Amino acid sequence: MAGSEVVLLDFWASLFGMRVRIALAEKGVQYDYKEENLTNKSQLLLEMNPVHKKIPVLIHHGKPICESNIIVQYIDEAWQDKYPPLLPADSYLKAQAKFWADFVDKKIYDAGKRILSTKGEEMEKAKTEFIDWLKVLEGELGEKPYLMGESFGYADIAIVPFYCWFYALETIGKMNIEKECPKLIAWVKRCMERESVSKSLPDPHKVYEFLSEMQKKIG
Ligand SMILES: N[C@@H](CCC(=O)N[C@@H](CS)C(=O)NCC(=O)O)C(=O)O
Ligand SMILES: *[C@@H]1O[C@H](CO)[C@@H](O)[C@H](O)[C@H]1NC(C)=O
Ligand SMILES: *[C@@H]1O[C@H](CO)[C@@H](O)[C@H](O)[C@H]1NC(C)=O
Repeated sequence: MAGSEVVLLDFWASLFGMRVRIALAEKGVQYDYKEENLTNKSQLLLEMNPVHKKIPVLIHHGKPICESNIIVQYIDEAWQDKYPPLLPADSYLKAQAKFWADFVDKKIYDAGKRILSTKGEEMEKAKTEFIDWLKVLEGELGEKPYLMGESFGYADIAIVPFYCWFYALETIGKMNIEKECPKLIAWVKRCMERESVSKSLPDPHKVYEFLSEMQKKIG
């Protein structure tokens, strides 16, 4: 590890890891990618994130930064001289961007997880909630190209990784997200035109296989 200035401990299917991959790609930062086996975590991961023992962890000059949204903000500040800025300069817009990033973790991730881990009535409830929260996001987007306006940034980075789980959620939950939220999907497609995004997100079919395996394990 000595000598690599930037190291990312990650797991390919992680929505949180994808945020960090997108931010590093936006800034054009070179790094060492280290894939973790989450059922047999490396010593390095346990040392670098002793509190949560979770990926992603960014290691910059040997020092760890944990929690994906915190890492993305760190990247924006540490590579401030590199274009583009990820967080808005305006304090109010910056707070809004953080609000929406936090919202997806609290509401959308939670409802999505419940679609995958429940059945019957509980699953139906999770599906309704999931779509309702996506519609809230779609309302926030409005007619803007990106969540905070004209430029792609922190809030988009926090949310767009969910897209690679949509196929799995649609297949397992028997739902059609594009039909419910066409403007949100148009935004996803706009984001996917950026190489930073398209190269950081895995194949949705591979994610589906992974998630349905996981679903079987949970029972
Ligand atoms: N809030 C964290 C969530 C990270 C997280 O949940 N990571 C998962 C993989 S997607 C993990 O490392 N799980 C391993 C474990 O819980 O043992 C973030 O935003 O970085
Ligand atoms: C876990 O991974 C380490 C390498 O990081 C390996 O040496 C060890 O055999 C693995 N343990 C199991 C139970 O597979
Ligand atoms: C991860 O580690 C577990 C336990 O050591 C092992 O059974 C599994 O095959 C490993 N997975 C991968 C993808 O290497």
